[in-house]
Amino acid sequence: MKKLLLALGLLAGLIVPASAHGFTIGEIEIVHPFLRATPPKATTAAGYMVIRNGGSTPDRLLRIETTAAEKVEFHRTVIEGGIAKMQPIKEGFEIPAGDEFRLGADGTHAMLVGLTGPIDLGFLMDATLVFDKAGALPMTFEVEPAGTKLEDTEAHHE
Ligand SMILES: [Cu+2]
Repeated sequence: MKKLLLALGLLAGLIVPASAHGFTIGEIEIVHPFLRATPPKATTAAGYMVIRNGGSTPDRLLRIETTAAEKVEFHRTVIEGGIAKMQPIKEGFEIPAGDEFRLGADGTHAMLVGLTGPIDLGFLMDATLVFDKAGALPMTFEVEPAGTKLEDTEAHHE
């Protein structure tokens, strides 16, 4: 129900996000993209965000580009035989029309591989999100404490 109301609100243009940290391109809106802070010498970091699509056609997040890592992969963590494994997701993530995709739900995350420097609190990481239809969106990840989950950050954005 909450999702439906959100979708209706977005379609009607009634909902203006309270977030000061958000980015838009066309009908696509990014809400509070963040990375988890990493210990010194870590070589990977995980990124999360909510992507809203106010349009009437689906879009797709194809990739994330940044100079702060050698590459950014999309992963889903699954539990197999009691062991957590990260599966690569090559096709990116669909952003449904009039709805949202939560990168961070169901074990999904963006994984920065081959960090070129530490991901510390206060660091702002420039990146570009590339969408199939909306195109390239330059944006910035904030850094949240290690272990922060997507839902932890959503309360102050609703
Ligand atoms: Cu991963």
